[in-house]
Amino acid sequence: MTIGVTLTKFLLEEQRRFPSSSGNFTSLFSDLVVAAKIISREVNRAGLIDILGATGSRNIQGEEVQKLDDYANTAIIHAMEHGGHLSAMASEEMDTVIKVDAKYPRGNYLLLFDPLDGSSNIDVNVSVGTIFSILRCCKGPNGCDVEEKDFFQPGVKQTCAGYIIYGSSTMLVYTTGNGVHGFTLDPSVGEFLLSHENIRMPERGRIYSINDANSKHWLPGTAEYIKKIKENGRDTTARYVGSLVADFHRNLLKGGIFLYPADKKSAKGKLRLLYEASPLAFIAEQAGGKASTGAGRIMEIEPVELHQRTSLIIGSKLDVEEAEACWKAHGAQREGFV
Ligand code: AHM
Ligand code: MG
Repeated sequence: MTIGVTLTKFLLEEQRRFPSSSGNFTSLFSDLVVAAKIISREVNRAGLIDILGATGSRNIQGEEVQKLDDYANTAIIHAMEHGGHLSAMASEEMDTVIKVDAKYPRGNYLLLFDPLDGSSNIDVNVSVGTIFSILRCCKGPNGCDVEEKDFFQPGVKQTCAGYIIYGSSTMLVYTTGNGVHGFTLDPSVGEFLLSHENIRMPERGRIYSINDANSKHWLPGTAEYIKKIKENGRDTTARYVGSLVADFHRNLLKGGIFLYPADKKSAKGKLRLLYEASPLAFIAEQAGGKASTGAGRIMEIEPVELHQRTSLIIGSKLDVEEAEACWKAHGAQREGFV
């Protein structure tokens, strides 16, 4: 472990590798880090201040909005809107695109985020996280107003993707297409310090993560894959937190597979393509893993809706390939799923 390299220093060194870089991206990322620290502080104080529980409203997905969801959403918007690097943002918690107010300068980037993933776990002290994805805005800062369709870019076009996990410690993990790096927040100095450089996901994992209560809805490909795992004679174990960030993070470090596949109840899956699947797919691939719908690569899906859902099978390369093979054998794609 390298001790003492701050995220700011690491980002500046990355920036210097590109002499023509304007520094805009580094500055945008620094604003996001401020939001992450604010949310982390609030998550850590959650039992002490009146921020647990629901707000009483529902989001675009029809899900109950938690107070901390709301807080995290506002913290990110406030930290990002005045920096001059974004044209617009889109949040899992908001119906429409968040345009940067005309009183602030606009930049070349678009930010997508899930402010607090795993919110059903907030009130019971289980890890939650923020997921983000940064895209280039093809219209440029002075182009006409950004529209929803400007966000409809496949995962392969992401400039950066990452997440912050608020767990036993707060960690930020990100990629810009040059490996995956992890930083742990040292609360005594208020800085993210490099703790996991160039993370590689084991090719094969011991862990599988799926909500088994959905087994009655599973497609034959999923059912067969889970049966195979249980019978393969390898030293396998099941782990399911119910916070995507936490399940993904554990599998990234230890090796394993996470599945939230399309099924007979949710033909398109549950998780959101642009806020959850695409950013984590970028990280998985950069760490040597894979991300698939079961029938194709997540990173190549051309989005058609801001809040589009997708089937997601993500994790260690060989495990995801095995799951894909089961799906293929049962032709789920031909039956209209994913
Ligand atoms: P959220 O973004 O509203 O929190 O929902 C997404 C969460 C994921 O974190 C998690 O993997 C999944 O939903 C769990 O769903 P389920 O409770 O159906 O197993
Ligand atoms: Mg989420």
